Amino acid sequence: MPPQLHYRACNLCEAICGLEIEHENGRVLRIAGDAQDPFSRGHICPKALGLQDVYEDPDRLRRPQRRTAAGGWEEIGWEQALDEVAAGLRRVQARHGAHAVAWYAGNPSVHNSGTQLAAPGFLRALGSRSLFSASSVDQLPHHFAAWQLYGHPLLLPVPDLDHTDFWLILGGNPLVSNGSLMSAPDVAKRLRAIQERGGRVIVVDPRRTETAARADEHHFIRPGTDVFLLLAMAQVLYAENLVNPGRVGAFTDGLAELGAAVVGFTPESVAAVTGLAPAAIRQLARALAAAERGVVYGRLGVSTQEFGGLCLWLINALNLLTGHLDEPGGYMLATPALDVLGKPGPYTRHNRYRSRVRGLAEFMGELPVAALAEEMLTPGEGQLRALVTSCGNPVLSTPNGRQLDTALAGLEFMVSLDIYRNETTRHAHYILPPATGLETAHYDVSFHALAIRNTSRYAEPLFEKDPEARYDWQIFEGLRQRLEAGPAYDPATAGPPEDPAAKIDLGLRYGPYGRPERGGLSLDVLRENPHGVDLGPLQARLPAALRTANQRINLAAPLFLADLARVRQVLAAGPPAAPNQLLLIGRRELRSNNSWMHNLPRLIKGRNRCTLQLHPLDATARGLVEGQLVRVRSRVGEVAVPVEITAALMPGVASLPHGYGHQRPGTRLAVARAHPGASLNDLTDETRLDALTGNAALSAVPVWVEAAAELA
Ligand SMILES: Nc1nc2c(c(=O)[nH]1)N[C@H]1C(S)=C(S)[C@@H](COP(=O)(O)OP(=O)(O)OC[C@H]3O[C@@H](n4cnc5c(=O)[nH]c(N)nc54)[C@H](O)[C@@H]3O)O[C@H]1N2
Ligand SMILES: Nc1nc2c(c(=O)[nH]1)N[C@H]1C(S)=C(S)[C@@H](COP(=O)(O)OP(=O)(O)OC[C@H]3O[C@@H](n4cnc5c(=O)[nH]c(N)nc54)[C@H](O)[C@@H]3O)O[C@H]1N2
Ligand code: SF4
Ligand SMILES: [Mo]
Repeated sequence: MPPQLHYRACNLCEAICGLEIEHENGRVLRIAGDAQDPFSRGHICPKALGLQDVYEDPDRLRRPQRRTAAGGWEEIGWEQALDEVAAGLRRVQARHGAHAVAWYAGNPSVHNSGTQLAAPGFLRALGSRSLFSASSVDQLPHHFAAWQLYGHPLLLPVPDLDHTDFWLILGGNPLVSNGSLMSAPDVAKRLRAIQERGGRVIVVDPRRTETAARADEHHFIRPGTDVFLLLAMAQVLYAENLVNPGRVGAFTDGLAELGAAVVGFTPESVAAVTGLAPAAIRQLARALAAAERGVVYGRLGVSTQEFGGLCLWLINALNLLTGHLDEPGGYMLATPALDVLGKPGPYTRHNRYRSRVRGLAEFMGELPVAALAEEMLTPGEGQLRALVTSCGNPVLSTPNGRQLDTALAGLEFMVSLDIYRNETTRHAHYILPPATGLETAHYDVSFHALAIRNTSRYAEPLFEKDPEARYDWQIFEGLRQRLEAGPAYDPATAGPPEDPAAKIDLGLRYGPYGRPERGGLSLDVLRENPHGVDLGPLQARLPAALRTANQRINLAAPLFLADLARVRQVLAAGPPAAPNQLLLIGRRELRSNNSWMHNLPRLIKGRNRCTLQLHPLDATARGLVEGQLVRVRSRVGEVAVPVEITAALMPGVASLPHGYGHQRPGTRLAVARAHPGASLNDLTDETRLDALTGNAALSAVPVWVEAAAELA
């Protein structure tokens, strides 16, 4: 057959770029951006080629793996693997109770419609409430603020980038991350377009990031102190009579209470703690208020800190106070073709139960992952004895990864749905590797709902999967059926598994764009439009979209106001003064994706990027020179990495990327293991979290840095 073209969305990050893939006889010849995709318009990044590399990676697992008594691995058949895994889970639950089996879902879960739509059925059958995910090392504060303000954790507004003239970014680096909680392929072009129409982009970040370098203005901020800046900006708006919510004011309560709550937080009172001059803070508030079409946006840097919940509350509040919520060019909700909110009625999934050891509240049916290891290591009634992981690598991605590493080694039973034997899954008794990427059908269930333009797109598998392989959803369905039937399970009578494609089709037909016969959407309509269907710019959706009981927004929700007490305490204590201490932050890079694309030679090649960045003043004070090996120490551990001296970092701050540390034994990651690097999460501290939301405080970790004599 001559070469053919296939179109699909890249499912590696939230930008959901359209791809054009040329292939012949089961081989990829070329991966390029799909110029006809109405959303991404031909954009891709270097990681897109990783789709082919993962597909072809000799280390990728293709058959169920069972750990042998001697500590090795053997391949077994699918039916046997599913039978044994279901029996193993039932055995632990019979002995220790349903909640003794924990669950951890990692990031690719939301980039994979098969997992996303089938995992819930498996979890219902499992019946455990010991559920954990990467959300609590990432975006939980965003959900918390959305729930408190708009009535549902998934009502997440995004910046209307294509129509804004003022974009203030805190703790996000979209030029490298390609955008997050904001699906916006080709952010660089969209950012330039803001500037070309006379608008401005301002970045607040402890590092002069790649995004900051392209912005019109950049302000350093001391890590972990954004809450003070945001409170002071609100204070300026009230003090200078700049509060003007516009149309949204008609269904907003709590304006006066919020004003009263921020009274004391003058720019002068927060200058020392944030490192920002009072005049700069006033300018930011005034510029936001003056912008005809403007938006404040905050991402990982503000959600992974001790005041993440308050930060996201205040970011939403600032948009509202300045008339930018639900307005063109401001902070708007997408209208996804597939509704992700679930059944109507008040959202009650908060604090229905607490973690056993530290008493941390449940939110969205999950417990904070910072508590996962202690729940396994602390003996007593309710101790976690088994774990199911899917699409995750929490040993490298959650705070105090070493502690979790130890905890996993002691589990009675562990099973991982994953395509790699990595630092986490090496502890499993069974690894169930799904068909992945190019072999799967795909719909972006989450990211169309977070996109800065309304579009919809479905892709069929490019390659037929190996007949011996199973999709994620088939694995989950196989386990669900076995758990539901118990020992009586009989494959002959079990019935067909639920194909996620049917759920997507149903969702599209009953979604906001209507049935196909009335010009709306269905899976067939999307199949006929392989580049995607353009559904237009973001539309105002408030107050109709609100899920709050009274269909109004309460800016002064009691949980937020109460949490301000913590802020006042820290402010009264002043900036931390521990001698020689630095505050550690993370870093992302274009050719890497969390912990899991380091086994691909095309992406990992080149210089060692796992360096500790330090400001020249901090390097000189420690007598360090460029490239020198340093020991970085925190409360929980230490690592040794080369130092990179750069004025792009704020003095007093250190930065290390996360996702490295592949030297642990027992993995099957030949390329990654040969590449140097240490895990940032061997330094991050599981006791530091946002008390309001349970999200880990990965930013602003106190560390000490000194020359290392030799490799630790
Ligand atoms: N210190 C620090 N820690 C961080 C962060 C930080 O900035 N700083 N970032 C945090 C963030 S934002 C996140 S999202 C987390 C990510 O944390 P995790 O989700 O735990 O880690 P990943 O590295 O994304 O691991 C993804 C796993 O999914 C597997 N996988 C890939 N595709 C598939 C598939 O189709 N099916 C299945 N079953 N498995 C698949 C990969 O092999 C890999 O093992 O890390 C967090 N950790
Ligand atoms: N290439 C690439 N792309 C990715 C990923 C990847 O690993 N590689 N991961 C994906 C995932 S899972 C996610 S969640 C997104 C994340 O997307 P982003 O949030 O855009 O990405 P980060 O680079 O983590 O940006 C966080 C920024 O916060 C800054 N920061 C740290 N602490 C503070 C603080 O206290 N205050 C302020 N104001 N800033 C602070 C950091 O310096 C950094 O610039 O990226 C996604 N895209
Ligand atoms: S930006 Fe994200 S979605 Fe686009 S090609 Fe790169 S990894 Fe894929
Ligand atoms: Mo993430």
